[in-house]
Amino acid sequence: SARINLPSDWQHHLPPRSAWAHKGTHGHLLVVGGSRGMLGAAVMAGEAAYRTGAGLVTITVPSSEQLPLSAKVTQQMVWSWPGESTFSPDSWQMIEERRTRFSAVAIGPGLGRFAGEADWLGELMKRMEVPMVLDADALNILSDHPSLLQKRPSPFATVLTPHPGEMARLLACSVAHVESSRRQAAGELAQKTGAVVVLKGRYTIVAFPDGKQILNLTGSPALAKGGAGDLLTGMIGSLLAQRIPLGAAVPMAVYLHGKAGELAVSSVPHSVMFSDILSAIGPALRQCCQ
Ligand code: NPW
Ligand code: AMP
Ligand code: MG
Repeated sequence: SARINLPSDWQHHLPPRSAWAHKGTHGHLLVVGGSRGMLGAAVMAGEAAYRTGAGLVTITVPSSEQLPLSAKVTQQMVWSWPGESTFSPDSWQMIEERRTRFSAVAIGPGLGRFAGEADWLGELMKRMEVPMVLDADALNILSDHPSLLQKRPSPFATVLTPHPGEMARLLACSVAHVESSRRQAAGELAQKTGAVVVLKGRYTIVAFPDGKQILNLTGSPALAKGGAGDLLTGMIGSLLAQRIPLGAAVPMAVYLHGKAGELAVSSVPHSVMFSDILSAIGPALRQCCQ
């Protein structure tokens, strides 16, 4: 049976902010996403990553989106990747120059689909020798090219965060089937891919390749709104960038995301915006980890 996600299982892993800390001691997350029309998804992931403690966050977007993104973000750095509207697939060499700067990568929020996407994603998965979380369109690319997962260098963690629609694509089944056998679906994907699988929903399941499963009970219908998943991707990426062990980082991020969704509801769930959830990440951390 699945264990219930409890703060006591991971709360001691949050590294204290030492008085001598500097931005370099708390990890550097790279967010890859934000094609034309979906810049906001990458921004939300990056902001959630800072709120969850990352020392540095860089977003990379297609070069055509660099200016609009730069006007939008303040604390996040912007790295322009060749491409008009979407990422140029023959330019993955870009990563060679900078890949050692990052301690984790989050790929997918607002990524979009484009010609040559599979080779491009495969090169990133192979070359980024740090933990990686894949979400949204990165998962849709994997659905069409499952063998890409074999490109990951084995010691480095891979986390997949599908909602039921993405999970149905990954397993080539219906959403109804996923929803009627959530634990089985999450376990199957984790076992098949060797990745940690986060099957999102009212009770999110975290499934590990060794069969271990954790059932999360925090959350709120306030999270049933565009952007909620992008925030979670940034939070998982942030804890991984801070070098928190995989087995603690993933359930911790899922729990805190749900708790922030609960705390963000000041009047009715209907009116909660991503910024309210962002502001509640700090209080959720204080409640759970101190
Ligand atoms: P239905 O409609 O119920 O049959 P997609 P997406 C299903 C970016 N965003 N339970 C559902 O199926 C993302 O990052 C950008 C059951 C629905 O049709 C992605 O890159 C934003 N079914 C991109 O948009 C803010 C569920 O899946 C389908 C389910 C596309 O992502 C928004 C939708 O999934 C967004 O995050 C559930 N709990 N959840 C921005 N501001 O830039 C989903 N489904 O087609 O994968 O599209 O998730 O909207
Ligand atoms: P996405 O569909 O990628 O935007 O992800 C939505 C996020 O919000 C996931 O983390 C879901 O678990 C969470 N979420 C959405 N609706 C609910 C709900 N009714 N109760 C709890 N969590 C929810
Ligand atoms: Mg999503």
